[in-house]
Amino acid sequence: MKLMKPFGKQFNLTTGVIDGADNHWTRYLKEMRGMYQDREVLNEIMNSDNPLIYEVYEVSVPEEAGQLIQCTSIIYPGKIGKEYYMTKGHYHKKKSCAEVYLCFSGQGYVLLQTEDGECETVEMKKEAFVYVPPYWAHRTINVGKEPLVFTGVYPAEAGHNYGSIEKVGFAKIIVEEQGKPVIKRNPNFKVK
Ligand code: PAN
Ligand code: ZN
Repeated sequence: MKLMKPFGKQFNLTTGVIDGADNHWTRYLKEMRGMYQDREVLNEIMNSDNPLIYEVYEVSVPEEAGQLIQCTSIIYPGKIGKEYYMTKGHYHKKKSCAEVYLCFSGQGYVLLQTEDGECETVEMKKEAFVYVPPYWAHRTINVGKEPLVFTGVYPAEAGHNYGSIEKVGFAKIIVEEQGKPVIKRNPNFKVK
C-alpha cells in the first residue's frame, strides 16, 4: 500500500489564511440572499453592492474514510438589516460525521439544528472549542465588530448538504437589538 506523506501548513490566527491552501472559496451576499429575513434592506443593498460575507481556506486530502479535512473560515462583521453576517449552513452529506471547531478570534455563535427542528446555540469566541455532533446542521454567525476566525476539522468523507436545511431554514435567527445580539425565533421557519 502506498502511504500518504505527512505534511504541515502554516496559518495566520488573525486572518485565518492558510499558506498554500488547496482550496479557497468566497461567499458573497448574492449567493445567499434567500437566507436573510429583511427583504427590503437586502434588495436595497443588492441594488448597489454585493458584499463579501465570508471565505474559507481548505487543505484538501483524498475524500475517503479515515482522512480528515482541515479548513479555516473567516466571517466578516456586518448585518443585513438587524441580522448578522453568517454562513449558509449545512448538514454533512454523510450525516453520521461530526466536526470540531476551534475559534481563534472574534465573537459569535454556532447555530445547530436537527431534522426534528431541535435548535441549539453555542458561543464562539477566542479559544472556544465547539463540538458539532453527527446529524446536526450547523451555521456560524459573527455578532462582533471584528472578523470571526475559526478552524474546522471533519471527516473527508462527510461532504456538504446545503439544500435540506435551506429548504426549511433555521428555527432561530440572531439579530442586533439595542447594540446586543439576541437569539430569536425565525418568523419564516417552515415547521414540518
Ligand atoms: C465549515 C463550513 C464553513 C462555511 O468549514 O463549511 O464555515 O460554511 P458553509 O459551508 O455552511 O457555507 C464546515 O462546517 N465544514 O464542514
Ligand atoms: Zn460542517
